[in-house]
Amino acid sequence: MLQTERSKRLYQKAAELMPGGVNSPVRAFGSVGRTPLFIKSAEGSRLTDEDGNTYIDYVCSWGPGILGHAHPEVVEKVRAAALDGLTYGAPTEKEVVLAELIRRCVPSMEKLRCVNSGTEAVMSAIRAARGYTGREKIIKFRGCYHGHADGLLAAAGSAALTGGVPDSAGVPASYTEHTLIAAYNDRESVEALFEKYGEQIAALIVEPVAANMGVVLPKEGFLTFLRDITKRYGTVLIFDEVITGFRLGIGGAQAYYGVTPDMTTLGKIVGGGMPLAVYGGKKEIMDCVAPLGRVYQAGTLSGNPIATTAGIATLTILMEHPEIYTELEEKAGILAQAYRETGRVSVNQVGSLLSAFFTKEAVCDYDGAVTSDTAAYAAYFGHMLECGVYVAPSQFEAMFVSAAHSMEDIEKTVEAVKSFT
Ligand code: KE4
Repeated sequence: MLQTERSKRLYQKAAELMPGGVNSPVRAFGSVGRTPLFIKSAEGSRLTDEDGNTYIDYVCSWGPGILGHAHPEVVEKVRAAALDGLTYGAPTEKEVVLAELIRRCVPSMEKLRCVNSGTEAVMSAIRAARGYTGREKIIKFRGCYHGHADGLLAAAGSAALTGGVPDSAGVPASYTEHTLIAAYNDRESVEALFEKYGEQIAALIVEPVAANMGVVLPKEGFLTFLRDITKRYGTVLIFDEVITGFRLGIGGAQAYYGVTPDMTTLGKIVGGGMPLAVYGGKKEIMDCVAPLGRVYQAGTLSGNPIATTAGIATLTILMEHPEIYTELEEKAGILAQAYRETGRVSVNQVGSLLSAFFTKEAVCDYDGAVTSDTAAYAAYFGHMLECGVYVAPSQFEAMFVSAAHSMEDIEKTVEAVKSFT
């Protein structure tokens, strides 16, 4: 039985100071019926908690950790950059270098801007799309999560779904009246909204691979369908690649599936673990953004020298070592197979992203995902922790494999999966 006394004591103190004792809801372990572990350090594929327990980590900070924790080259570059100052509030060469790297990897982002979180990136992209089109309505998909901006907290995924608040309190109805909800992988639900609102729809935002209801892959042709229908109505197609960007390959989901959006949002990996996210797309859309255009968006720490240093170092390693993606896919495939062989779960996997749903049916949409047995998931989560494996504390999140996960880690994880009864 894990000894987690220090985590428990820290949690009691934290709970007096922060809602749920955490700075982000999913970390609270609420849906798995436990109090959270407080992490002291991380290196490679391992987390170490405050009680000295170590775990093979498949949360990877919800995606940024594709190279593993505390990658020596990234840390060294960040350490050196810190000596030159943490933030200037002025343009730097690093922002130019990072923007060039991003555009080389994601050519559809003809112009882009750095912000501090995926939420900010999505919020800004939608504002730019509305400013560019002069339209008000947007389409999102039930179970997809695009951060916690008011207008997007409608039928949201991730911890909003886990915690049962897909439509948050505190968001006036007037803030979501222009947010239209479609069903992921359901063409008719999209067609119906366009037939009714067509020319009023500024943007359609989608996770090209849904990863906030658990991992749900786009059905054959679904992304192409979205590309065609948005083009037909003059609607801006936004790929929210905060998770899939640099995860499915150096070009993200748009390269993996061969579908080019008008705008893209990036986060997580692009900042190498530092608070950095990006939105961008067609030049004529981005030129609507201040100071060039009338769409206002700003940020004190946007593109700061430490975050851009971590982003540049991370992307450079990924660009110089494309073999990383082949290895990631292989390792994730071994895990996916082990889950399938239990006969207890339905597994979705693409690249180094996977989810094991505690349901018998194949999960290809939101309705399928929510049939999962979350109590069984909670028991599985506890079993994996006892085996020294740290998976997402929620059925409706993804499992991430990093370049630091060794075959020994994978084999140990397979044993843990098989021993769950
Ligand atoms: P952030 O504001 O958390 O940096 O990004 C929001 C966001 C936007 N788009 C997608 C597709 C996302 O997955 C996210 C955030 N992902 C969650 C995990 N599923 C972050 C974890 C958390 O909320 O603590």
